[in-house]
Amino acid sequence: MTGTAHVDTFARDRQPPRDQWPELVFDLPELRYPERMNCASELLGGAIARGQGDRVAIRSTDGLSWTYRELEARANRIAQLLVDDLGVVPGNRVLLRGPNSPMMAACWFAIMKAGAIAVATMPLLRAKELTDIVTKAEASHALCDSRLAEELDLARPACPTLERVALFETDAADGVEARSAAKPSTFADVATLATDTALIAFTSGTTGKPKGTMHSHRDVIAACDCWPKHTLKATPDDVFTGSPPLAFTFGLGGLLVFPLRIGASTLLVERPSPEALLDVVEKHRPTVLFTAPTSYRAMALASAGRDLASLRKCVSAGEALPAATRKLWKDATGIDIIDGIGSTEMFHIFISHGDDDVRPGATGKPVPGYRACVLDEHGRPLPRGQVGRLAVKGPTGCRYLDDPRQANYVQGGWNLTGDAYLVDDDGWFVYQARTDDMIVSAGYNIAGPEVEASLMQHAAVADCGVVAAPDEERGMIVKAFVVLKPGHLPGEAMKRALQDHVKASIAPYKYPRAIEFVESLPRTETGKLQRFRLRQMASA
Ligand code: 3UK
Repeated sequence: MTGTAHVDTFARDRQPPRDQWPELVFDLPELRYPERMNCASELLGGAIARGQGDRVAIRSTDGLSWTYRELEARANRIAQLLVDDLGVVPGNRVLLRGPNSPMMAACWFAIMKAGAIAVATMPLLRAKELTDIVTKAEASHALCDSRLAEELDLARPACPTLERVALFETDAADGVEARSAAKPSTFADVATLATDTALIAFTSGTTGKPKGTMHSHRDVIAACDCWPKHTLKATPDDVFTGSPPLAFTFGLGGLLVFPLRIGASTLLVERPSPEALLDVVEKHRPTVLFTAPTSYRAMALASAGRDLASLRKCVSAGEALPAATRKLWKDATGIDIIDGIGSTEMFHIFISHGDDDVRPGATGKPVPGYRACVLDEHGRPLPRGQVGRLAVKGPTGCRYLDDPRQANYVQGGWNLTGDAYLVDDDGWFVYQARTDDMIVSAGYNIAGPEVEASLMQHAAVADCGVVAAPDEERGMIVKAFVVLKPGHLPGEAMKRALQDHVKASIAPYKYPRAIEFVESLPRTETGKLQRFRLRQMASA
């Protein structure tokens, strides 16, 4: 057999033109993979072949636990159901929808085994957003947690490509559990090319239509063999947990494929609020935690009297980690957070802290397997200390599904993440802002996150967001939206105290001329501050 295993060549037919591909580099010896590789065979079959079949692979917070062998058997039965009953052929796009749970994970592996393409969606998406994704990916099938079926039902009339929907987390006779129980526990994984598309991850784009990023079976495995292997350095005895949805590649990596690549186990949490995560850590004793900066901050502020001693390694990504949050967490747990920047386009983290090498306020250094630099607007490398566009390349890279925005993200073989960065004298990469979010006030360039980091150091501040607000005299001014900790009163005195604090800690011209006190800040499901909404609030 030669060539792709995909019978349905939809994804292959909608790859970006070759000259708009990122350069892929395979700098490490472990990144040499066979021509044919199915990531489910690698991950589940691999663990079983290494003698780890009877170790726990997946747990849920209500006490369920599956060994690698049990997870594989589940996935095999569901794969058989996909092929026999639902008519899935290799290359079909299967929408996958549910909170993080063992069944969600088993369904993901079933899709991989069948050689189909997983299109996982964030649990909170509504019918309109689901319609956009189903339409763009021309999904033919859906596997959906019964508790999230309503919005998918609402979307269906507008989704003519979506022929078959099967529900899981249900006792119904036509549900995935009942129907797959009758299937054999073995399945011959489709022998995909390593480069065949395995998943399409949609960006949580704040503006415009979401972009579908394609990742191959090789991308998934290469991501496992870079940052987790060289930076995180977890062991088979580690228990991973955290908040990012499996539909977000931060979660798919950190909470599913990274632990399974090394024979460790993952504890999946359906509603991972900061408060719930504290309970989970106390009760289930996980050792490796993945969540976003805002969640670390909320957990640290609520950590008094909590037993968090099981934790060994804590990973933050999604947005910049303020130095003050790093310190709060260190004070609460003794642990230095591993901050790393990743993106949906790159699949996972490519610049990161180590766990023994920490620079508060910086993101980190390039992860083994990746190269990174800072470029000017013409694509020329900038000297250290100068702010420019972050550029990165490695074994994974951006391939949008049929999208002209490919030419924005990939230029000259580099992936341009849209972030403004500088590299300091010691080679640390220091985040400034999203390129589009830089505030220009009275001729100065001001990065909102730097002002936020300063405000977060003030004892009264629980959370904050800083954006540009229109101003007659100066064009734009720096405006801060501030959530106060309980026991602190908003008002003119507090405003002045916060302004004085910023002026004393960073260049005074960056201080927020306007401050508005709010109850909470608008954030995405992945913990990112929605600056466009703050800007709308600031212009209103
Ligand atoms: C920002 C960060 C500063 C940055 C992601 C880890 O966040 C992820 O993917 P998205 O596509 O967003 C990517 C953008 O988010 N960002 C992420 N991490 C950091 N900024 N410091 C950080 N540590 O603007 C980046 O371009 O939602 C993160 C793994 C997988 C992911 N998909």
